[in-house]
Amino acid sequence: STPSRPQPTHPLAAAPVTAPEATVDGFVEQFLRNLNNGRGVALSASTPNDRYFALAATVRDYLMARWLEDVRRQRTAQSKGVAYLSAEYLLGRQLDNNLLATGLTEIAGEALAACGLDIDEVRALEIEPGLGNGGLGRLAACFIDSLATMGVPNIGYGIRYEYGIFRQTFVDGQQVEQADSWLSLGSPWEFPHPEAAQTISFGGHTETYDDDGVTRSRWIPAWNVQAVPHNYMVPGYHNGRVNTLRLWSAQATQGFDLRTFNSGDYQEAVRAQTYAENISKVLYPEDSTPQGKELRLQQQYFFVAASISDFVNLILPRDFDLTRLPERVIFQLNDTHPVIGVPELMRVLVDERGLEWDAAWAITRECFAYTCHTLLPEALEVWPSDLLGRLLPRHLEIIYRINDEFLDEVRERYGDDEDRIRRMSIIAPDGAVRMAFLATVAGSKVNGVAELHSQLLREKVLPDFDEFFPGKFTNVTNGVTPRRFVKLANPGLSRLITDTIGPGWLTDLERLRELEPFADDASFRQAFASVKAANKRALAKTLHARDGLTVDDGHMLDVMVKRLHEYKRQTLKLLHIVSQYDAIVSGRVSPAEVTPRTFVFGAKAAPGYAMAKRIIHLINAVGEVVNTDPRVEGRLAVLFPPNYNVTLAERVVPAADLSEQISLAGKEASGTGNMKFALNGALTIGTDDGANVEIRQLVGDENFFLFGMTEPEVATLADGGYHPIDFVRADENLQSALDLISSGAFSGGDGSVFEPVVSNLVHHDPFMALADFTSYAAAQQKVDALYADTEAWTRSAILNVARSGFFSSDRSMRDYIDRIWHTPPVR
Ligand code: H53
Repeated sequence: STPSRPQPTHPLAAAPVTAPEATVDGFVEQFLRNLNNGRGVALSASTPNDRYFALAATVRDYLMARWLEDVRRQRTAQSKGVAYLSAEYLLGRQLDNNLLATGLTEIAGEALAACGLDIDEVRALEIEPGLGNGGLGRLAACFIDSLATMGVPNIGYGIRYEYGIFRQTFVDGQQVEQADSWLSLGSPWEFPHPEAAQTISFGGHTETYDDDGVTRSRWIPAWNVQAVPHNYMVPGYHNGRVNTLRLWSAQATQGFDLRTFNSGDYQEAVRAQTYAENISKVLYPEDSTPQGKELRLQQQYFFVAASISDFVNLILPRDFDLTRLPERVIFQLNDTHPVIGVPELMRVLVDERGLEWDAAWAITRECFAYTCHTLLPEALEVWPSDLLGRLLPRHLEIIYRINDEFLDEVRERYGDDEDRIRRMSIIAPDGAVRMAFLATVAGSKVNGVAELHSQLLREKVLPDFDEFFPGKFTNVTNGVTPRRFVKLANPGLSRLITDTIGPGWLTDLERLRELEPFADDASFRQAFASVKAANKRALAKTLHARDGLTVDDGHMLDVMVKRLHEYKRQTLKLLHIVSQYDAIVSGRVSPAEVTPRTFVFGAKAAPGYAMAKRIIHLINAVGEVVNTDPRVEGRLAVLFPPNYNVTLAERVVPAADLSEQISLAGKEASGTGNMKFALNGALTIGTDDGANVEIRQLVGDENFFLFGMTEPEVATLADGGYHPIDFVRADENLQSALDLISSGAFSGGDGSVFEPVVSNLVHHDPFMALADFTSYAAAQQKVDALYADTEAWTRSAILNVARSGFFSSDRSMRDYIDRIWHTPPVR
């Protein structure tokens, strides 16, 4: 402290921050204070939004003391923490989660009731922050929840998109996107700090200069923007810990383009300002198929540079010896999106802090680790060098030097094996920068996200690197947080579990094993089945209120919710529905023979992905016909509620009987929806793909409906030349289902509407849906057979729950900590 600054004299000013009293009275008092002083309204005059804000603020107040303490600890302690760099965080609603973390759920409900309010009505007002597309973003949210719950120091770094993932509506069965203005009513969970903004530069050129006889490079940027941090609390479950999620928002620098302004061109100055603020305007809506747009690279550099600077310049003490940086932080790269952080840290260390190149490179290699989340080649980002050179000229220079030195090492090891050098070069033959290669060369570890995925990553995608860097590759199977996806989503099941095996399982999910013997207990099965039935009724209520849909109580609930992508094969499920419908209307089976099923789809398509949008249209069209055809006698129903998101997932997952995980083997890196369903007692029908493999191994073959080709079989079929038409000819039901679509049965007699979908399948079928159809239909018959035996089905469902504890994201975090991060919990 500066000697001239007066010290606080009031005892409260020097004391630690305290939380309001954790009683109904304490809660009421704080809630009313927030309503009056925070919103400037009396209770009697408050709007629903006022009440939601005041409630959120009250929950925040209970977390504040702990958060401030953890922030202080982070600055003063010497412990190492995780800086998770992710372009996406798909958080879901915050209120319930934060109430759960603090143990205030009941008190809050009573307190609001005492104010004459229904907490359920208030919580329904929360708009979820949809700052992610799908699996990758939701995984990041689960990971930061687990780290806080385990007491591991962590900052999540990302982008505060002004518009998150689009809101999906259907017009005549076709997807229409609307902007997700999630901030329009304000955002009660964030703490903006414009005064702490970082300046992030772009463009310009580099030049060399003489530094005491040493030639050095420096970057002369052309323009810059401000990165404004917005802090969010990430509370641990019942452990008094609160980590931070720091999302950056772009703002034009003060006096942005002052020159233009002074020249009198006011409009041009405002245009420039808009340009700068565009950087954090909108989330790119492509899940695992990036478009390589310049603005996307701007977004990536923007948040990564702000985050690295934040950690190195603000969180670490001013005099910190940067050669010891690896003792304090690991920057975890969530996919290739933040990989520009590698040359950025080099630039900071070499250009800004004056370190020698070799010393800086040694630090950098220890400070990064890379997670790959895909095997689709089109999802591994590649940036054209002219684009990179224009936007980040100094970084391109640094990447070239990293590559030159790396290829020298390769030459040293293998001689002039030019083919290998071409294969391993970070710079592709066309000059583009392969970000996955850069991450692999720089990362201390590289991991895939499920056993099969990690194996294929090593053997098929990056085999040269696996050979060159022994021990660098590892697997960490994904996980999901049981706090949100069991406790909050499925309170009925949670109560039953706690009544049966006692508390403690929510933070030690392997303890679900203790449920195993109860699978053979008829009264437990009865209780388990009634929880499932109640969850179905709750979903029915939600879908009715939300979308006017009707769910029939007596139906099996067969669910496929995930992004729409051809590799995930929504068409395979749809073809099976069509074939069942076809069997009924053609008289091959009577409706009475068909197991009554409701098929639930939830899926957004990337707005530019035409085939995915046609498939959505077809699902809706099939639903319209099947649901209203009297010949079906109500035995089949297809429901497609629009705008599937985390909030809806929390309703759908606990209600499901059957979980569809039917991607072509070798294409889904892991999947995490598959884990959520198993943990909530749905049985899976699935291929040997991603984490399905591990789910099946754990729950047992007899509690999983396996079908389809294995990954080696897929490879063999592809090598021999795949002809989908052969599979159509070999299966009458498939042929007939395709014919029915082509006949226009789902498009008012006009067969041309869905012709592109059918002909794409019959002539190309890039993800071999037709090759797996016969096997899928056979597995579905096994589903029907088991479902007919209610007791046997429930027994399997219970065993799915009991044996899925492995899929807690707490376990994933332990694996990362032990094998990659070496960041133990801080007590
Ligand atoms: O990441 C999930 C996986 C899933 C995979 C998904 C993903 C994205 O959502 C976006 C980009 C990307 O490269 C991968 O498709 O299989 O479960 C989390 O690891």
